[in-house]
Parts: sequence; structure tokens; C-alpha cells
Amino acid sequence: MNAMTLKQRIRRVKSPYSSTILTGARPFFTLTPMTAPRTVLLTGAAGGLGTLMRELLPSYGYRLRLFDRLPIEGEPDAIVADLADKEALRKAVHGVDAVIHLAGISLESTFEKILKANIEGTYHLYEAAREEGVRRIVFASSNHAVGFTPRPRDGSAAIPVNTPRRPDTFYGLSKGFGEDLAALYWDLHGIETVSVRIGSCFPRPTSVRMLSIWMSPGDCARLLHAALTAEDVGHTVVYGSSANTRLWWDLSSARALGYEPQDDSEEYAAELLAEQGELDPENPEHAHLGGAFCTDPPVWPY
Ligand code: NAI
Ligand code: 15L
Repeated sequence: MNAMTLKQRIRRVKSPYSSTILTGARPFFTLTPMTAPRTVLLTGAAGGLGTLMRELLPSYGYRLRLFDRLPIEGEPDAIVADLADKEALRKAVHGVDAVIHLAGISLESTFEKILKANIEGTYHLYEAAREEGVRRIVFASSNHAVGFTPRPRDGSAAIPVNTPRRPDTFYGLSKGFGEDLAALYWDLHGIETVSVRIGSCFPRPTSVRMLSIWMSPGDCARLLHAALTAEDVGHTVVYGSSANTRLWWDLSSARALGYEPQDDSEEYAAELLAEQGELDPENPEHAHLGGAFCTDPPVWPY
């Protein structure tokens, strides 16, 4: 447990854009309410998950500001910029209540590309948030931060959220970096983050492995909403998935935020098992959480 109280942390953060003054002597050290963020920056808005969330999150009352290096059809106000562009990021976070950070390379790539987009890019985002007084970030981490963890076999315990990191790729390594950056910005600057180790979030699961880690788009929106609105999260790491019958990990830290998953991949099980068969424990692609990311090179389907 950290020694400093939440209020003490908040006092240390310079935010010229909010109005509640906590300390008379230092008018720019302020508290921005975190329980009901309205304007949320969605980075990676042009991507697969960004597109799904653009459809679902507005029904929770959020006004989304969109950011991606690619333009988005029908969204002339979206900010088209790279995470390397610090000035664009600073403008993008100006005045928002929270950020959902999805932008980045979402699969394995070269170290140099991962370094630019996922490591430096995430650092630039946190720096912009610090400079502009943003109080809450939801970071899209990944199961690949712990991808070399052996998958639970029948009867063995679910993987806890504090399992040691075992990245399966440079990509997974960058997600571990993002989680640690989030912890640092909480401890040092009082910026709260929920790091969501997403399993596989697609309209439907497409592999037997995904039956254990799938998160339906509806459940993803529910989890992001919980991560944006839960009180006093500090830095919290959660797994992101639906309430799958074959779940491999422990969802309790996500549930503690108020997340109540509604979906279960089991409705796709018969079809996928008939197509692909049961996972074979002798096959290295099937032995670990990260699936084929644990092979060199990683191959589809994951
Ligand atoms: P995606 O690849 O479809 O979308 C990523 C978006 O980020 C793209 O629109 C891309 O243009 C943008 N982007 C990449 N580099 C950028 C840069 N340097 N500057 C600005 N924009 C940049 O990926 P997807 O599936 O939508 O995933 C979103 C996030 O969630 C990623 O961070 C990914 O690692 C994470 N995630 C996704 C999972 C999933 O099942 N979809 C599972 C685990 C993690
Ligand atoms: C991820 O981290 C990827 O971004 C996504 O495309 C899927 O491959 C997912 O993991 C997975 O493990 O299925």
C-alpha cells in the first residue's frame, strides 16, 4: 500500500483546466472528479477495437475525441497524428476527463517499430496527460505481457493477475512496459490507470484458444466503462475477457471495479472444436497463454 493518500497525490498534480480548488495557496493544484468522465480521448480509434468501441461507448454517455495515425471515414474531427507527435498529443488530451489508450502496434513486429509506437508512444501519451492534468487513463495491455505463462490444465488454478510477467514477444514486452509506466505515473504524479490485459476482443472467437480468453465487444465496453468510473483505482491491472466457461485467468480484479461480464464464448465451442479439435498440451503453440505468439515467428491463428 502506498503511504500517500489520494488527496495528497492529487495536490501534486498541476492542472490548469479544472475548476475545483483544493488548496487555497496553490490554485493550480486541483481535484478533477473521476467518477463521471464525459469527454474521453480514444487513441487507436481507427483500429479494430477502436471501431467497435466508437459504436458502443457513446451509449454510456461519453463524448469521444478520436485519435489515430490513420484517418477515419465519416469522422472529420478525428485527430490524425502519430504518437511520436508530442504537440498533437498534448492538444488531443487538452480538456479531456480521461483517456482510453488503444493506439499502437497490436501484434509482434521489429523491436525498432515496437519501441517507437508502443514504448515511446505510450510515454509521450503519459507525458501529455501529466502536462495537461488528465487524471485517469485506461491502458490496453495484453495477455502477451504474460504470454509464456503455462495455460491452466483441467483442475489447475486460474492465472492470477499478479503472476510474474513472462512476455512472449517484443510486443508483449512493450505491454509490460506500459503497465510499469502506468504504475510510475501513479506513484510519482497521481495519474490513475487501469491496465487491461485484453485477451482476444473480436466480434466472435475464431480459435479454440480464444474460447478461454475471448472478450465480446459488449463486455469490452462494460469493462472500459467500469475502468473509467471506478473510484480510487491507483494503478490496477485486470484481465479483460467475458465470463467464459473455459476461462484461464482470474477476473476478480476486474469485477472489483464493478465489471459484470454478460457473455460466454461457450456458444461457439462446438463449432470451433469440430473444426480445430481440442488443444494439444504437447504442441508448444497450445501450451502457453500466448498461443502461437510463443513460437518464432508468431503465426495466425493465435
Ligand atoms: P489495431 O491494430 O486494429 O488498431 C491499432 C490502431 O492504432 C490502428 O488504427 C493504428 O493506425 C493505430 N496506431 C498504431 N501505431 C500508431 C502510432 N504510432 N500513432 C498513432 N496511431 C497508431 O489493434 P486493435 O485490435 O484495435 O487493438 C487495440 C489495442 O488493444 C492495441 O493496443 C492492442 O495491442 C490492444 N489489444 C487488443 C487485443 C484484441 O484482441 N483486439 C488483445 C490485446 C490487446
Ligand atoms: C493481442 O494482443 C492482439 O492485439 C490481438 O490481435 C490478438 O492477437 C490477441 O492478442 C490474442 O492473443 O488473441
